[in-house]
Amino acid sequence: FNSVATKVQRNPSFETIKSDDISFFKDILGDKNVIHDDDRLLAANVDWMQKYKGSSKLLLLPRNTDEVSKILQYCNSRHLAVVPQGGNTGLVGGSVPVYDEIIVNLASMDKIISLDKVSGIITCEAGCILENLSSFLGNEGFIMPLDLGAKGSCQIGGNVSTNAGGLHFIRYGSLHGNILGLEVVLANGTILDMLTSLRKDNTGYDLKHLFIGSEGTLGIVTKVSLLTPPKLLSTNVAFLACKDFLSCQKLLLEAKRGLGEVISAFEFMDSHSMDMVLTHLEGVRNPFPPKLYNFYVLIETTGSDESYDRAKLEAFLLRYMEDGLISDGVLAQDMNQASSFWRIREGISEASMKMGAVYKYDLSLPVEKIYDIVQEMRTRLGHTAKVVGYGHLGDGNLHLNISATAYDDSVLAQIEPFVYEWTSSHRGSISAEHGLGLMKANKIHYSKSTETEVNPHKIPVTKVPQEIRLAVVASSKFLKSIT
Ligand code: FAD
Ligand code: 2HG
Ligand code: ZN
Repeated sequence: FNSVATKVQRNPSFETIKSDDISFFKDILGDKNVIHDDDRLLAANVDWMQKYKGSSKLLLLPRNTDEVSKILQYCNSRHLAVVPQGGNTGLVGGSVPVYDEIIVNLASMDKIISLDKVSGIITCEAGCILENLSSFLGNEGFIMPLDLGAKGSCQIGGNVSTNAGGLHFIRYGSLHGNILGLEVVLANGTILDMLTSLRKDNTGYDLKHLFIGSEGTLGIVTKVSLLTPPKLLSTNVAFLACKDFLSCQKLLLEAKRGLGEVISAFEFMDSHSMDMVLTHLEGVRNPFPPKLYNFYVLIETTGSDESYDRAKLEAFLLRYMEDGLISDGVLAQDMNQASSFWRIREGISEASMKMGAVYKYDLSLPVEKIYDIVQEMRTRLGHTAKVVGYGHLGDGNLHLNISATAYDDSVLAQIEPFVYEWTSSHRGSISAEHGLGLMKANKIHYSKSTETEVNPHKIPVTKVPQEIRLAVVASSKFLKSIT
């Protein structure tokens, strides 16, 4: 196992756990919420990709904010390192310990506190699983503005902490716009109540935004208040084939113009992604003849008028099939077919791991440049690895996945720093939506200039407001100690 942690020094100023510490945690949390048996720790120590592995000896499951506060206050005073963990679906090595940090997982904090059925504002604990929130809201006539392939496991607190983007970003935008309030526990145990449910509030700095996307480096998110859109009744999904990337790009522009008020997803994938899914996942079927097309696009529309919305999408598809931008297309006839199209797109991550190892890059780039890096990488690597490109084209977000049989430093050296330098030279972002984590903690400079660089994992003391800064200095989160 080639753990990345072996390349990072353990900060010797952090203490190791003693039996008195265990007793303290058992006193406040109860025996069954203090986990130190090997089997259960195994899963919590390894990330979703099986790439990053820690060696924590302790997993804590607090049941409320007060317990989170007591844990952090204690760890801070004892100088014990902590890593907050949600559903452990993160893709950058941020959710697992680097060494022996205590894992604090909010899985037991999964209560829905309230839903205002007039405004659609939901308030819940941070350990709620995204899919559970979606089902709850669906029954009440609302939807989550966020949707992603990991919805069955990821927690809303993890989503907030990574500022997750996902499949409906093109329609509902970033969590910075949808989150109305947060409750957060700072590393010294202080509880920050920012849990307002107001659309508008210009009384001073809006501190909650510092925590959205801060990956657990500033504190643990314990409660979330979120604006949810009404559930609209008509959803249509079309799966399309295009001959080249330029056609996908032109189609995006036309879709924004022609379907603007109903579009809710515009995703693309190359034929290499399709082949990978077909090879490795059970029950997935290409709706088109094999090996005929180079690119595929998934367009979803969501609106309130069934016949109008469908007619509009049909007319759009017809027009661009005649015009040649679309080479072939299928419009889902029912929910099952729509899910089968989504399964192809959402299954790529899972399929990309099946060769044994995968290097994942999550880039924001100008749309017209997005596929150039995939082709350059493929030429660079030759037969060493399988390179696939797909992602949220509507948001200018490419997922570049490079699958190989094992993690290997010589393959890595061919990929990095090339991929970061290339992205930087096009003024892109080296992390569009997955965050920095351990993987990119030291790469932030490729996307931020020195004057604006506030690295959550290495916070310079002068650049954050005083209360936050004090907490950061006192923080016990281990990741930040990486230099
Ligand atoms: P974790 O993975 O457990 O943690 C992620 C980070 O947040 C860590 O740094 C952790 O320390 C911190 N953290 C977790 N909970 C808290 C908390 N309560 N307070 C403070 N810090 C916390 N991401 C996207 O943006 N878009 C996608 O479309 C997308 N699709 C995915 C599909 C698959 C199949 C998979 C496996 C992952 C995908 N991801 C995607 C990445 C990942 O799911 C998201 O980043 C997700 O938001 C992480 O949530 P989590 O609860 O699993 O957090
Ligand atoms: C997606 O859009 C996710 O499918 C995961 O963000 C991307 O696995 C990846 O690289
Ligand atoms: Zn994504």
